Parts: sequence; structure tokens; C-alpha cells
Amino acid sequence: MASDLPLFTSCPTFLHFPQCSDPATSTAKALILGAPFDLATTGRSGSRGGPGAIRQASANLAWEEARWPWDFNAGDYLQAADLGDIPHAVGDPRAFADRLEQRARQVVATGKRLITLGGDHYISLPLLRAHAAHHGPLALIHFDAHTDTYGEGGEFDHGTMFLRALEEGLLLPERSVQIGIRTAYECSEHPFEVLDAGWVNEHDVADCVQRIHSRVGDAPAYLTFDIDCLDPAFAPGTGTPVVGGLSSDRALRIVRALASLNLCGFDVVEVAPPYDHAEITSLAGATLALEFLYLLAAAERLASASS
Ligand SMILES: [Mn+2]
Repeated sequence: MASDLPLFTSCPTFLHFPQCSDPATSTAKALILGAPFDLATTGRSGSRGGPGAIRQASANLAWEEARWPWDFNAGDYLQAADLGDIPHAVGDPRAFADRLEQRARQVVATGKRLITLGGDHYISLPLLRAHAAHHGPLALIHFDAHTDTYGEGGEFDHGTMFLRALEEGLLLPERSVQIGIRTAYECSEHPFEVLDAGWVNEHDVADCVQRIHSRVGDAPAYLTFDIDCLDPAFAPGTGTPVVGGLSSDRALRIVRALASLNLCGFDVVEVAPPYDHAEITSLAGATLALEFLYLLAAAERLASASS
């Protein structure tokens, strides 16, 4: 999974992957999709620029044959391609949500895996609808500073989606876990397990991983990573930063340890380039998306070794 192009070249597709327009005929097993939408932000907007910034930052990651510290090249087990961005009429969030869901349904119906680049966190709701339609109710593995289960807010609000997803029957609450939380929520009635940022930072990565594995089990799981799970020192370019978060190193170690779970979909959201510095946040987003590819490749590798 390496490119010969210099690190500073323009990078219109993630990691210089080939473009793809038809998921059904593509030989790629993993597809990247951009969702440049930020009409559901309650704080600062700007994550509409996330997919482009993440793709450009991925140019810095395209030279490694095997991504450190993985001991294999993901490209040996899995082809990947980039579907580009969801086209939509700016100002019509419902049409956007419908288009995103339809596009995701097309991909998921082929059995391929989708990695979506946000966009604000609202995009996870149409993505969960598409994935749950194929796999049934899902375990949610949710990295964030906020629970995004607030009861108030309109139809398009990036702080309410996971309550809506629960109400729509898309999630298995007893299998779902939220990691990195450090803002108020109704603890006594909360439907999901919470590993708050203080707990995660106080404990070993292995403890955190064990809690996630025992909660999720073998359920089909959707992994969503709000970049504001990271401390603003590691991800300043986001709409609603909260201090006291995870380091990028700690988050990457946790994510890498999830390869044996039954992961069926991914997104990384809330990268907002207008508030970024030196591409810190977009590089973190690109690195996470690459780690998601390695999680998928690791599963393929395991399957090929046992067959
Ligand atoms: Mn969020």
C-alpha cells in the first residue's frame, strides 16, 4: 500500500488510491467515501473541508510499504479505492442524508467495507442506517469527547444522532461503548458503557481494550471516531474541542487492538481545517483512516491463514 509519488504532491484520492465510481464492479474490498457536510454543527462549522484535508494529509502516509508497527503490507491482503465525495445541494441536509445513506447502502450490499471521512458527526446516522439495514442492529464503538446522545436538538444536530440511532433500532446498546467522554451526560440512565477520558488516561491501554472487547463481543460493530476524542493538543482543528482528552498515540494503540472484532464500518469525523495548525488534525484523521484499513486487512489476513 505504497505510492512512489513525493510526499508533497497533490493527493485527490486517499493515499493516491485509484478512483472508483461503481462499487459493484470494483475489485477493491475497502472503499473510501468523503462526506463534506457540516450543517449539523452546533459549535464552529468547517468540517465540510475535512475529506479534502484528510486526503491531502494522507500524502504523507503513502510511502510506507507496511504501516508501522504492523508487520505486513495491507495492500497484500486488501485492495482499496476512493469513491470521492457525496455530491449534494448545499443547504438541503435531508437530501444529503438520503444520498449518503443510498451510497453507503450500495457499498454495503456488495459486501465491501466502507470508510467514510467527515464531515460533522451527524453523518454517522445515515451511515448507521445503511449498515444496520444489511447487518442488523450494530454494536457502536464510539470515540468522542461527547456522548452525542442529547435529547434536545433538531433533526440535524451532531449531538443527538446516537440517541436517534438507538430509537430507530439501529444499535445494540448492551454491546456499545463510548471512549474518551469528558462532558456532561445523564449517567444513571445512559444506555451505553462509557470509558471516560480520565479513566482511559489513568489505565493501561490493555485494560481499555479488554473492556471494549468484553462489551462488544462478536456483534457486528461500527467504529466511529470523532477527532475531538483526542486532546486539542493533538487535534486542535475541530468544531467543539474539549481539553483533557486522549493522546493520538493512546488512541492509535487502542484502535489497533480491535482487529479481531467483527468490524463492518468506519468513519472519522469532525476534522475542521479552518482551526487546524500544521495539518495536525487532518494528519491524525488520515492516520486513523489508514489504521482502519489495516484492521480490515488484518481480518483478511487472518481469514486467509485459516482457510
Ligand atoms: Mn461527536
